[in-house]
Amino acid sequence: MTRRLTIAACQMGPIARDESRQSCVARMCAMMREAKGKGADLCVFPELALTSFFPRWHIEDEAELDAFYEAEMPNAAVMPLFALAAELGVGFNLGYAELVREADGTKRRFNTAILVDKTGKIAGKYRKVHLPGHAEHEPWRPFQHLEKAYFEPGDLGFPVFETLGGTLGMCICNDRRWPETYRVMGLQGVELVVLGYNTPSHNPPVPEHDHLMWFHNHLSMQAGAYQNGNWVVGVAKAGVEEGCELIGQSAIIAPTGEIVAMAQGVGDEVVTADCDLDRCEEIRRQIFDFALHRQPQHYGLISAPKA
Ligand code: ING
Repeated sequence: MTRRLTIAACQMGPIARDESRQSCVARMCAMMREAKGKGADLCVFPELALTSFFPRWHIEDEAELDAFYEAEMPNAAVMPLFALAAELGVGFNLGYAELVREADGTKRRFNTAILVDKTGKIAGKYRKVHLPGHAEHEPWRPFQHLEKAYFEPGDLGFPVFETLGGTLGMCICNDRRWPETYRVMGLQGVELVVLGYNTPSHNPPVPEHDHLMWFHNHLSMQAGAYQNGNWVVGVAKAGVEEGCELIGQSAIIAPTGEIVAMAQGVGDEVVTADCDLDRCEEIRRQIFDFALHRQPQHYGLISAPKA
């Protein structure tokens, strides 16, 4: 019996700065219903899917910044999505900004994603490790990318979770560009990596690469799939959001690196594919048989501390 998962890449169009969480949740619920109609077992939503991509703004007022975070998960605004997941029997992956209050009152901030199973229970949690952008306001930029100011690097590593009948892992946006992300999960036997992204089509420090944004998006995820023999599903927040163009092309990618399904537009769009988790063996049993072919005695530099 094959372990086939029907996966829905649930791409979202722009989220306005003043758009409510309720509106975002309603949009995701509509896509979850559409996905269920297409036989989906799992819906993958974008990074920071409950608010506009706020790292594009320099926000000085702490209360204003805090308003973009979730202090608990689930919470009242998101409950309809959890309830619908349990009602329809569909799991989902959701990205959001996480605010943690330590016992001593300090605040910690993470760019977080969760895996929720078909009963509506949180089966896994991940905090974005690779934070792109800059930590200080840089007025020269047409828009900011202040993830280094608004989040800490994730402190959960790259865990994998036994859920939905397979071994699943998560990462978030910039993580997908780093080979270590996939290999650490690959070494734990991951069969499916799900991720969301908010990727501007213009990268102010390197405008000469703007035309390559779409290529680099797929290149990174296809390489991560092929070199570790796992499925990768990358889902965009797309379209012109508060004046900033975000790339779409959400994709479902097989362990061979082939794109088996892709979004056509830059709005809310549900794209599905039947993903046989046993296809990972086609790669893991051959060219990327880790036990047979890897030579870790030569790889030490990769995990050595930064100079
Ligand atoms: N966004 C971008 C990404 O990694 C970026 C940041 C843009 C990096 C362009 C490099 C080039 O897709 C997030 N949210 O990480």
